Amino acid sequence: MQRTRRDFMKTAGMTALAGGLAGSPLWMAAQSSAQDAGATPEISLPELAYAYDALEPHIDASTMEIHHSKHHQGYVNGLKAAEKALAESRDANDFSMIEYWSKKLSFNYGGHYLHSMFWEIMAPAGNGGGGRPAGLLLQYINKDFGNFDNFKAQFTAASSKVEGSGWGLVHYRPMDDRLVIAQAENQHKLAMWGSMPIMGIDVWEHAYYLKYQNRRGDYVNAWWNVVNWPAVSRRFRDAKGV
Ligand code: MN3
Repeated sequence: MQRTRRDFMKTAGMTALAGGLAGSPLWMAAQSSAQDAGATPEISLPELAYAYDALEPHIDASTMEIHHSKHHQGYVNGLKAAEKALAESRDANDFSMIEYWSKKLSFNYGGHYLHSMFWEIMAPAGNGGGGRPAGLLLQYINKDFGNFDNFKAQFTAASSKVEGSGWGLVHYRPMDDRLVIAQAENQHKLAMWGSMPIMGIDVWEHAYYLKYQNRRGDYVNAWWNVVNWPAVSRRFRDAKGV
């Protein structure tokens, strides 16, 4: 049965909103392809809104190309494989591998979600990237961290000091209407239930090693030049529902 746009908005749309993807390239692509096909949105690698070399010199083109086309594609493939295996488990009523596939689902979904956000909240320095946040987002940063410099210092420290591979993240926490800075290990550990990531930096070595080698702190400091604050603000407003 062909689903209407309205039906789609009620089902997939609300799911995407709950995932904080509304307005993102990933969400737009999913919405568009689902409307065309009249089917459930397919998980797929989102296209970047800029060229692989557009974030130079802060993030080099080779790193961007491998990171997007190989690493992120790997998480997309892994997520699809996990969901297929779980569907087959249900069909066969054989859950002997449930622990393995449940972990794969969480890891690869985390990778897909966080990388989709990562591409979305970056832009070329001086052309959408860099500067400072404004508006409601800045008001919340001031309310919850004192001022932007405190926020930046804590985020830089949290990101630089993730143990092993992981992410520095800013979440919006609806429970008490505030922003919090968090770390995540790998793509999924240290998750905070009910809070919504609105920005984050990938600090896996694959995100910076070609250019920065072991100098993760230099990479984190340079990364502020490519943060797309309007995109972060949009994610914040989507998460907050305003
Ligand atoms: Mn990565």
